[in-house]
Amino acid sequence: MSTLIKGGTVVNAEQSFQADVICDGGLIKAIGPDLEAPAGATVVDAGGQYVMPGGIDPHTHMQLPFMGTVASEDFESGTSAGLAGGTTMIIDFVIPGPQQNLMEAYKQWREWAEKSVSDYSFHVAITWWDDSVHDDMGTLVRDHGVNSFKHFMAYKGAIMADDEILVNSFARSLELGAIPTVHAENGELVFRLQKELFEKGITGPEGHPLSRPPECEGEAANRAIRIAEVLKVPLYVVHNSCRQSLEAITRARNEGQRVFGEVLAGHLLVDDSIYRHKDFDTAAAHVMSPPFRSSEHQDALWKGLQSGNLQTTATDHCCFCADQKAAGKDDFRLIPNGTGGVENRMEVLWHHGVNTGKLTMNEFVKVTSTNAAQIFNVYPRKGSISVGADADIVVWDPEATKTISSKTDHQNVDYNIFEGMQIKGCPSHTISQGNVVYANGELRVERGAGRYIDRPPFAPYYDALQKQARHAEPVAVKR
Ligand code: DUC
Ligand code: ZN
Ligand code: ZN
Repeated sequence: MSTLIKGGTVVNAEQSFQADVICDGGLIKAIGPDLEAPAGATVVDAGGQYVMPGGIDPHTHMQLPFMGTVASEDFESGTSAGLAGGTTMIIDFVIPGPQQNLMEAYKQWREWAEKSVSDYSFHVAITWWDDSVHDDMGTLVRDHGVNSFKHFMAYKGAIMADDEILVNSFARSLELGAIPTVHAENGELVFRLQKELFEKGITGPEGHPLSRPPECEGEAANRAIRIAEVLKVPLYVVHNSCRQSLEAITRARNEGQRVFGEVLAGHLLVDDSIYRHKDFDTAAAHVMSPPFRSSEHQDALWKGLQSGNLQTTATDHCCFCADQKAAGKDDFRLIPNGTGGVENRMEVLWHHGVNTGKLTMNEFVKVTSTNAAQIFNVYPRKGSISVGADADIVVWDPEATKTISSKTDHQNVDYNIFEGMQIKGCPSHTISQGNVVYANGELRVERGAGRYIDRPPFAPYYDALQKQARHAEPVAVKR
């Protein structure tokens, strides 16, 4: 089954040009002017529209068991919502419980994800350490297409990775040609501040951001970066929400360190006043970690994206409905952390980034797709409109307008953090593996059509880093 996308402007990270695109057998087969439709092809009229690489959301948590409940969005509904918003691949997280065998957790997540309607891949979290974790990391990289390991520096008493785990896992990642990633918040400080606030009688959602100040994030980001520097391993810092962590990344990059930073659409566009909303459900719906911040931080994050010190945009899509959030009615510490956005990431970034002149269209493609594909080593299979690439494409109508609402979106959650936002520019069609899976508001997805995408290790580049790391051997001093 082939598809011809006709009359549009192809927008890649590096250039834009007028061309038709033919997809066949799940791949892009031809790009050029005035292409003939193959017999029986589906034709998509892209006149006046942009033909861009499908979005990659490198940070989602579909059906995550977390804080005593399970995220309401599963792999089928979540990837469907992603496709409706032009996102054709997610990278989700396998998160083993403390002491849970890594391979067992990995197999469990692979099973859950089989119903995905778009392509997906997995980072694997390192939540504890012993020889089996060391060995299983090797198995995951060598045999299962995993090239990134996640470390939660927060969530004390649950999945938090202390310095010992970070050091062991970062060093092992380097050996294997994998990239460590961190959720950077100082979990000890957060734990203490939460307790102090609660004991002072601050029990509502307003306590959430107070217990997780930007300094906690900046400290953790800097610590992870310095550990990575000593061990000579690249590092990816997820969901930077504040000036402090951006500064740590910027400083390291200026010093030549290979550090990457991600920002969430929500952190760019939602501010922390929401936590003081008088309605508990509204405030609690926005409880996620790190929390939304003040406009000073939002401005800094936009500049980070514009300057290239932040390379990717994500959502941390992790949905909990009001009845789940109610677990923390009397204690903000028990509100399940997480918000949605996989469907809206691209359109809010286009509206607030491209329409305002903060980002060019090519930069938009970089930060929504290409950079994630490159950093996580699936480029140019993903993140590129080029012959031979996977035919994961979004046809973008820059004139289309809409008002975002949980009443009309496809996300399986009862609120939307961008509720009421009016935007201009959104997908008219999404093409996944060469098939039109979303057309003008209508989803045409097939349960289980999504594939697990292997991500190979970064072998040749890491060889040089490993040699340098070995140079840190002791030098005998003659006395
Ligand atoms: N933050 C969230 O808000 N939810 C899931 C995990 C995380 O780090
Ligand atoms: Zn996180
Ligand atoms: Zn997350």
